[in-house]
Amino acid sequence: MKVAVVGATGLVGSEILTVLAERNFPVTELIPVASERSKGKEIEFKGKKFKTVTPDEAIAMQPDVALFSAGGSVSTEYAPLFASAGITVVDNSSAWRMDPSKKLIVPEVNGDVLTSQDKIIANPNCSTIQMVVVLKPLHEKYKIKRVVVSTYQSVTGTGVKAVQQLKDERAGVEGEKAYPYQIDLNVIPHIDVFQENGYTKEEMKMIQETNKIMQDDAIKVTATTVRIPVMGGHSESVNIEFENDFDVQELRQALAAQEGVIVVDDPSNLAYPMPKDAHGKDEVFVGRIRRDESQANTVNLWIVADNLRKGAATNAVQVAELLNKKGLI
Ligand code: A2P
Ligand code: 11C
Repeated sequence: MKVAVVGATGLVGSEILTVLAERNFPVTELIPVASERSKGKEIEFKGKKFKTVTPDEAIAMQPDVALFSAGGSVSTEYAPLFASAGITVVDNSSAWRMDPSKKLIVPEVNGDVLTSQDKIIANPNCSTIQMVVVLKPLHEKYKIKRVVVSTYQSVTGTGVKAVQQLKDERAGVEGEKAYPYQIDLNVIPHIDVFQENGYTKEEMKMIQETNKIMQDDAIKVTATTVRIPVMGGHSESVNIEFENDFDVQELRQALAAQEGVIVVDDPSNLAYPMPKDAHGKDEVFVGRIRRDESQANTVNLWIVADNLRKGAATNAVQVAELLNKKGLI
């Protein structure tokens, strides 16, 4: 299969290349795509070198599928051009996620809704993906009424500039700033831009995307999203209220049986998920599973995943794998 990776020189794009190779996606020809600025730059994939091309050149090369991670404006402009040339697009930006005519897919959660009509498929926001993989089996079993989530998000979610800001601050050198404040030795309760309702765009993404992926607008979600000086993954403290009561051990088993989830929950041995351990892994880790004793039918848990993996690259590659399996590309 001819595969284009749009944004191949970026943080998520290079993770997509790693994941494609690791999972042995049947790539016969790789087309790395970047901006005009890096045209001709060599990208290594499975021991071979490929030269980056521009999006227009990539369309002319007729890939079977294009995985986009070059930002919203590139996706807005180019995804329709790729699609009208018959190339299926899996788009990691937020450009198409809430478009009613586009599917927003996490394969283990709602992969079954994909059809041959879907030419631009949206990949959700990283903090949403890791949460819905955990919510899915619990909604099926106990019916979720309300979710209250607070996030602890890695600087890798912002991109290379933010990783550099953290490193510079640690080294005590002056450099470019990705955040309005120091991030080292600090916590910033602000991710993406503020909206009129006082929430940030990241918080509204978590709310709206969850309802769309779970195909249930009755699930109430509220979120506070926070940046912390960490690399390796996003963490989330999640409080979930169900319609029905549950048994904690049974709930833990339902999570352990969910594809893509690993339960790490043994407080007596100090076992719980941490971003340091999730780094480079494709799974979503869940622990600190305990009844909320302040309210009926409610559980507290802690979810961690590598935001560049399951939160972005891995999910996009899994969507491509599903399209391939269904014979849609
Ligand atoms: P380039 O390296 O040429 O700038 P990140 O989000 O980590 O900053 O990465 C963004 C990715 O999107 C990079 O690979 C970048 O390529 C790519 N990109 C940015 N603008 C364009 C564009 N106009 N056309 C194609 N790729 C683009
Ligand atoms: C962050 N969640 O950690 C963001 C990054 O909508 O795909 C991903 C933004 C998105 O900053």
